[in-house]
Amino acid sequence: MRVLLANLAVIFIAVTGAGAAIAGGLGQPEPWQLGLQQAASPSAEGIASFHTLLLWIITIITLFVAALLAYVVWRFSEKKNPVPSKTTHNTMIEFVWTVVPILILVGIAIPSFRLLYLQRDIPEAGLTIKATGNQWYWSYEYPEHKNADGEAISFDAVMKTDEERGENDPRLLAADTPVVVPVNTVVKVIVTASDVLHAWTVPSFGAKIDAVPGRLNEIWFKVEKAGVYYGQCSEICGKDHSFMPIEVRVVSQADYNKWLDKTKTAGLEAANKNLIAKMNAGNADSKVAKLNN
Ligand SMILES: [Cu+2]
Repeated sequence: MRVLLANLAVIFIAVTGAGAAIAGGLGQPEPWQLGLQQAASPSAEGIASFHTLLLWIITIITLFVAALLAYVVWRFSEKKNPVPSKTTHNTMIEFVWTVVPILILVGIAIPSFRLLYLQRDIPEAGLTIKATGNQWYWSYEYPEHKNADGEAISFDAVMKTDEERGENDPRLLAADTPVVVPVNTVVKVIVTASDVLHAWTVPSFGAKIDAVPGRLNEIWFKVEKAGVYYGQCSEICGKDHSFMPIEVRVVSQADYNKWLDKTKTAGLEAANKNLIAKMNAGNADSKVAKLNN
């Protein structure tokens, strides 16, 4: 009973925590966060509302079963019920406890499959990026965009150490080279790995997909709010698994075009420096939100 009460308390806190008050930040976690990170894409919004729906269903079922249990303990105690009944079957109640759970599961399956199709059915992409997981960093390629040498823009993204971090860089999440994408554009990410399994994950995008050596997986997102979004490798891949973050800078189409031009004329490093300085100064169309750490 005590365990049950403790579980109920946890569920209650989780349900209330799903509200905005204790939800995580946009694009990164927050201290004392209980809910999911804020959703910034249709897929993440779908995940958040499905999660809330399931939490309500679980809570109602748990409360109902706990109440039944409490009633049975009270009503059929030895003192109250000295002569036990010899009933073994009750067709009506057996019908109900079979059909009602089936209906609940079907009710869960419908939004679940709708969400799966939303994620798996990739719309026509405005930008395609290839992400490759390596022990222990990500490398990226923009196959549609060439640099000054006529090669596709490509780079490695390595975690920034504490010494390298700037004041806007969250610990263990900031990368030395960000992925830059335009806002309100369908971005398709082709994900693979060069050595072992990794997983490319950005919680606020609702994006998580395995990076498998020798195989191309794909995922899409369309971010509705400009800003900086962080994620991490989510498939244990060796000793530095925790240290291969994902940093995505979502900027206006104009800022993105400028960044793209600058990668061709001045190189990627200069283009990033320019973009990040602009975002940190807050005069890009997509300024950096105030960070907690
Ligand atoms: Cu990993």
